[in-house]
Amino acid sequence: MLRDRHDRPVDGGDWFIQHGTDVETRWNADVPHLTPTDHFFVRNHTEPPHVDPETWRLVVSGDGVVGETSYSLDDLKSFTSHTYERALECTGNGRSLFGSQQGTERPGTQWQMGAIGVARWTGVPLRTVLRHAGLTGDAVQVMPVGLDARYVDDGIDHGHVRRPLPIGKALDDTLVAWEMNGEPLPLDHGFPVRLVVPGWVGIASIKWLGELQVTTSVVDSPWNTRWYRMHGEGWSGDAAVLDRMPPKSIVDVTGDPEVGRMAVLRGRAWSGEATIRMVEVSTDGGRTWEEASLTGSNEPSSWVEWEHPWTPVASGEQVLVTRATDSLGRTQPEVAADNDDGYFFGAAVRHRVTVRAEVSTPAGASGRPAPVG
Ligand SMILES: Nc1nc2c(c(=O)[nH]1)N[C@H]1C(S)=C(S)[C@@H](COP(=O)(O)O)O[C@H]1N2
Ligand SMILES: [Mo]
Repeated sequence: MLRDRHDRPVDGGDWFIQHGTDVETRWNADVPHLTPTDHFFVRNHTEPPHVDPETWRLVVSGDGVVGETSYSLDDLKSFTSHTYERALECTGNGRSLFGSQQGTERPGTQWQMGAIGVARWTGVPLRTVLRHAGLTGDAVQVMPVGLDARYVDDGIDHGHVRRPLPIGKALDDTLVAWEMNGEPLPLDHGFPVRLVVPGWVGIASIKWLGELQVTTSVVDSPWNTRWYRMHGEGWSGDAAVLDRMPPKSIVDVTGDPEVGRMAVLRGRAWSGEATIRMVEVSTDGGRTWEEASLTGSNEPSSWVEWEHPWTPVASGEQVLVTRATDSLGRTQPEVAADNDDGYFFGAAVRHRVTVRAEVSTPAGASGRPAPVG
């Protein structure tokens, strides 16, 4: 169940596909460029905490800062704030497609493609807070810690949800955010304050932020060793580390395709820490490709809409495939690299549509609407 920050149930209506306590956004023709806050996917490991914003403090500690400092919400808001549009996407987004498209079902939340949303986030850059707190020259990472209940699984207490963030990304574009689309964060999205780590695996963007442990040595957590890391055959070392999300693309709208009549296909494409350079569309299951037109804004770590005209020549089931190439030169492959937990489903998505046979035009009809008398 989705709740607002006063813990009142929010009616997600047809907008959500429910997966236990997680919900994903259902793709349909009406998903606007910015995902409305009450239609934004939710992924909670445990129970959201009820934090009193008056007494809440962000504690910055560890041997990577000169001393411990606490910040109230007003303290954070007294820094110059920044607002930018960025996607937030779960590492496992598209996991169900390992099964449905590649025949290798993987355990975990069976997300379709809706464990992603784009919002305008307002907050203060993490680097501003770290510098204010007296960051030392030899700090190597920041461990953000959530205030939600400790995660206990199979009788093992893994502690609070937390994941190390390398200092480079922490000092780059990471935001300490308190607003989403111009409103305070809802309870499920991290009220009062969360991190937004643009373009990286969703787990990096720790919600209900309580602490930032800054250290001069590397410290791991189960959220970068047991989970949100590639496991399985062929995965080891740096290749197994998950940070920047791969390029992806989907079809949102196919209209009601009919033989001999032009339909406009629409969709969107996105990539972690990159803009989209090109979207290609195949209407014959991946044999031939044409380049789609990108429409609207194309910011890094957000999405861009695309459209492509299509006049079907055959009726019955057809397979549409889309593939994005990003500004880092990465193109969606035909097959996503397999891994035990079904992370990073970045393969070109196959989308089945049924094309209607040509509807014959009544004799004498001009095809134009009759003039209104
Ligand atoms: N404290 C805390 N932070 C968290 C999580 C969590 O369970 N607890 N879930 C993470 C995961 S896996 C994802 S994908 C995103 C989801 O953010 P959203 O629920 O606001 O969409 O938050 C991340 N931050
Ligand atoms: Mo996630």
